Amino acid sequence: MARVGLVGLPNVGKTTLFNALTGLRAHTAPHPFSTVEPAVGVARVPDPLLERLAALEHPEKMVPATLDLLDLPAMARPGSSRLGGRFLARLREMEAVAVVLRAFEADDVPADESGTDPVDQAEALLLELALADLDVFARKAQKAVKEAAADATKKAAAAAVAAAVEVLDEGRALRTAKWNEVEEAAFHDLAPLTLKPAVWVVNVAEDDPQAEDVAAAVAAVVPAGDTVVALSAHIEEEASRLDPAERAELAEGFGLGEGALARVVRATYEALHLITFYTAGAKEVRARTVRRGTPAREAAGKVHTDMERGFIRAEVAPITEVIAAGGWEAAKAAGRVKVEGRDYLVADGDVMLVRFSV
Ligand SMILES: Nc1nc2c(ncn2[C@@H]2O[C@H](COP(=O)(O)OP(=O)(O)O)[C@@H](O)[C@H]2O)c(=O)[nH]1
Ligand SMILES: [Mg+2]
Repeated sequence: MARVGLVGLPNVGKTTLFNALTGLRAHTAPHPFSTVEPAVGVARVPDPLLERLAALEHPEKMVPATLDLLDLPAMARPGSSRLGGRFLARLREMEAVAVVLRAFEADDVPADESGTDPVDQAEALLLELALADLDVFARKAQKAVKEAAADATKKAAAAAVAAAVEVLDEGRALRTAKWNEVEEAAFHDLAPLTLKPAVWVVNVAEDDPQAEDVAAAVAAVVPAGDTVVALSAHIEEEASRLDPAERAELAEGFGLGEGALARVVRATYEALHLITFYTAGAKEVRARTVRRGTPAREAAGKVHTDMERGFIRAEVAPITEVIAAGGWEAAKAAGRVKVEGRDYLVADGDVMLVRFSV
């Protein structure tokens, strides 16, 4: 349900981060444009609460929430002839983008295309994406004027596209401006890149003491509300190959904190207004993803369509309370589980048992 495209200049560590997030082993190389076809992977959402719930319920299996991740070939800088038009088309299909910026220095990894100043790269990429949208919107604007002349109901859409062209023409991302529903509807089919939520990942050196300052400098130039995370993709990739105990040791050794990857995924979740609810049974304990503001009956449909059709009620308790009580049955016995109807809005972290009949 949530697809995230990785973007960035050549040799900044996109594929390395992709591998770290997905546990896959896509090809990385110290030369630009080593990724020529987009790779698709599934990133498991790190979730310590899910693990603790599973430890209490002893299910046959534990299933985390996931994000689909697309590793796109490198983007070129504005003015360069290597703009990957067909890959930008793939990026338009994504719900969010993760932009990787290079801050690490390495003699054996050329930085000719990117440099190692993440602020400079962020500005270049913002411009690149805005120009890509401008291209699409400017073409649409011409058409929209004609359509509006023939059909007055299309006037509002034409005005919306024209307003977007003005913003993009200044090199600004569309998400830096406020748009109403009519305007957003007019943009929908154009799938603007700069309206998508973006998470910025600054790929720092293993032992960079200034990682947080660098992240703050990037945050100052990207649209307000975008999240910036500093991490070492290299270390995260190595760590992803270790078992949990070794991983914790490695993370501690580098003082980078174990949670950098989790922060990237979480930030993406939040940017997309996604929340997690849990189902817990003997077969599986599972994290599930819905949009914030989803009613219980609709959320039940994510588990099984029969549950939505035959929805009777939901039994609900926050996962932290279920864990504190020592498990679902114990939480129930302690009166922690509430009964909710079909219109109850599922909260982030709810454990939900759906009663239904078909
Ligand atoms: N020293 C160092 N090298 C890195 C780091 N991240 C990636 N690399 C190396 O940089 C090269 C390019 O990385 P890759 O992930 O293929 O970059 P991409 O072109 O953005 O996909 C590879 O040789 C990586 O091993 C890092 O944090 N530190
Ligand atoms: Mg790559």
